[in-house]
Amino acid sequence: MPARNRLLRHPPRKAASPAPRSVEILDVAFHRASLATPKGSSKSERDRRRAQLKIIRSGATVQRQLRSITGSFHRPGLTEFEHSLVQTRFGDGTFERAMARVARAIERIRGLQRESERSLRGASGPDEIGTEVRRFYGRLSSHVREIDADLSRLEEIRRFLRSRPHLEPSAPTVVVAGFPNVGKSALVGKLSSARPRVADFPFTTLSIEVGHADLGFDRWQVLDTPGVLGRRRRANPAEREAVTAVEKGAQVVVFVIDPTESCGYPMADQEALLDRWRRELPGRPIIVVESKSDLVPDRVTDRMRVSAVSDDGIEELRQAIRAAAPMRPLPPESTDDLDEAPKANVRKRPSRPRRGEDDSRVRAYGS
Ligand SMILES: Nc1nc2c(ncn2[C@@H]2O[C@H](COP(=O)(O)OP(=O)(O)OP(=O)(O)O)[C@@H](O)[C@H]2O)c(=O)[nH]1
Ligand SMILES: [Mg+2]
Repeated sequence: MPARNRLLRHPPRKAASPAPRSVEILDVAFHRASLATPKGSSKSERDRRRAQLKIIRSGATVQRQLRSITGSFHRPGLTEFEHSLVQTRFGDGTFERAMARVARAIERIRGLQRESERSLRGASGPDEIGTEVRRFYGRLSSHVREIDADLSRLEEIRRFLRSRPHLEPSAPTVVVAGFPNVGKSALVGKLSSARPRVADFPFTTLSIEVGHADLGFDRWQVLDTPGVLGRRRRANPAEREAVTAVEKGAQVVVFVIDPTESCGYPMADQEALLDRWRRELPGRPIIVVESKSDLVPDRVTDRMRVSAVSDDGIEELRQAIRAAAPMRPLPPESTDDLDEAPKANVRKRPSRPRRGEDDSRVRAYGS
């Protein structure tokens, strides 16, 4: 059959939208419950046992599925930085509210299950037993449907976090930031193992990306960020993510200024953003570099100059990052015994927190 006729006979189907999460959860639960094969010497005994198994299995299956959704956020828990990213993208408290609502639904379903099992014991005859199971199924369904929006939100948050790099809280992090198109990604590519996209238009980078760099004895996380225009109110999600990285993720900030203005933004605007961050982040080391030095033959300011094309200033910048790292406190052990390993010269990394210890992970949500 010619291709055209085949197309006419089988018009393209509309892509079916995925079933709500609550429907999937209930389908699995009711299917499992329907497989119950009770034992018993009489039919009435088997009927009662079947009804009991349906209530227990469907309730337990729903609870298990809901717990696995919330549990995926509890183990090992969000880092403070991940939590900030989620807040920035989804709004303050959205994540906690969704987690708490799902946790409450689990509690309610557990209570409902106990109550229905009790009522079933008092039911006499197949009609009353059937009514009890139907009532349980109805109430179970409405509990799950009520949290549909929360389940979708948690799924969105899970996907969002998967698409972002996981930052190790114990490793030092340098965040490369500045206006769009100034050469941040090209610089991150020079400093670290990351190979971000570099192109001559603003907002090439739309979300944070991480690379690694060995600076001295430390393995640094080098974060590339989307450009920031410094408009506080009208910032787009990419800009907000960059600001969160600067505010919450950086031990050291490398602020990139493009003195050639080939990025499309005047120096005055770039300087204004730098001034603002200096005011808003007192004490945070901010290294200012002027990019694209290969295009500017003469030094105009005494700031550090770098070029991702000629590698000018890259080594100097590495050293400046190392030097700017805030020293972590030394461990309290005595350093009197000089025959031991030379502890005094080694910056101690915090050990990985043990279960139950308060680390930088966020555990304040849900159950
Ligand atoms: N001549 C020269 N061009 C550079 C240099 N660094 C970056 N560029 C160019 O500047 C443009 C922007 O570079 P990117 O690294 O993508 O800039 P960005 O700041 O990451 O841009 P956004 O992700 O859009 O914010 C590209 O055309 C690069 O080739 C440099 O050192 N010298
Ligand atoms: Mg970029």
